[in-house]
Amino acid sequence: MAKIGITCYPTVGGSGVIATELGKLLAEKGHEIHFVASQVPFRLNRVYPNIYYHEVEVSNYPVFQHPPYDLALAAKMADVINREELDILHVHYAMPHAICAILAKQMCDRDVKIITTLHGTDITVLGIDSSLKQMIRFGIEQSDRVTAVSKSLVDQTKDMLHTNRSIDTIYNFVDEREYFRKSEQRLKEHYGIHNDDAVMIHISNFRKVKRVSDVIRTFAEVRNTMPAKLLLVGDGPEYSDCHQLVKDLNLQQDVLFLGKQENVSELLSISDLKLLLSEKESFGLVLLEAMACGVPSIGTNIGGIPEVIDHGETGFIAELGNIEQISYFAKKILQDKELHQAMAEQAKRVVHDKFATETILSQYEALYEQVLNND
Ligand code: GMT
Repeated sequence: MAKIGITCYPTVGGSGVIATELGKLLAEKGHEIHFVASQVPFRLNRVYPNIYYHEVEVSNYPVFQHPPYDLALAAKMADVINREELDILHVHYAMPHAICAILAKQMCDRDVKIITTLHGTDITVLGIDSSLKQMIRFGIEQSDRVTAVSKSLVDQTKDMLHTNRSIDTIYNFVDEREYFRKSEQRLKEHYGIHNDDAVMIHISNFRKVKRVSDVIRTFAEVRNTMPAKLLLVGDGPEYSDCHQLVKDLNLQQDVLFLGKQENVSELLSISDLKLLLSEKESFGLVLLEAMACGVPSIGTNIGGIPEVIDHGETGFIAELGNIEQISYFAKKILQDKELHQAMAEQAKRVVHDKFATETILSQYEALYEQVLNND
């Protein structure tokens, strides 16, 4: 069994979810897990034997114009590596976590192995800034092993950073013990959803890249032909513009803004179709969550989305911004009960066969073993 440090962004977001769930699963297997982060990761919501949390505290002396968080993180990592005798430090996100981990390794006297997992926005957004590009490349090249959450992200990283560093694809996973279809008739009633309403759902952080307005426009087209409701889950910078668009399109009666929600499996359980129409998406963890709850999806032909949705099998892949095509696919799924049922079943099967926790966990464990054996 290994002693593994994990660093991630602890707030809501797919990368934080994956890092925390991975830590919990590794701990269940008997590994000793040490989270090093600025606050308790939000999914670490009870006491777990074998899991420890080390908080990064940033000193704020008057001479510091900006509190040096990255240095505080590196110092904390070095402290935890030495004191807890870590074998591995697994960081999620290159910036700044991989760079801090490398600095920490240089500061301490253990041959701790650094594993960096790329989640997407760090490469696709930060990689555009040339000063940060050099730093991300440094973090990747100095890590002992690097993984990315889709093949598309591997290719994009190599293209953008001009690196030949070998990067393994390890897909994201979803815990089928938590994500499965539940009977939520009561919830439907609570939201005023009738049994003959088609229910569409979108879950995101409402950043511009998520193109929530395309979701709303697609919904407007669908609702012209059948009774339907749209659940919008999450919050972020585009939230008020989305409200305005719903008003402009006169959809207030049928669009439910639910804000941030913890138990999305309950909302997915009352949904018939999931939309993720982003212009940047390395994977799309919310798609997996939907699939596990038997919800077919429509996604854009962007990043890792086509690696998650099998076109024609578990949903459809559409062109970015092509509302006509997206609505056509949406109506096709929602009007054809047999097709819907077949896609829902296939979605659950794919989760079970390709993205199950056990499968992905064993890939990470194999990687840890290789790196510890210097393979
Ligand atoms: O999508 C976001 O804005 C959040 C971001 C994150 O840091 O959690 O998500 C990224 O990592 C997720 C987990 O691996 C992926 O499922 C998302 O596709 C990825 N987001 C982007 O690439 C835009």
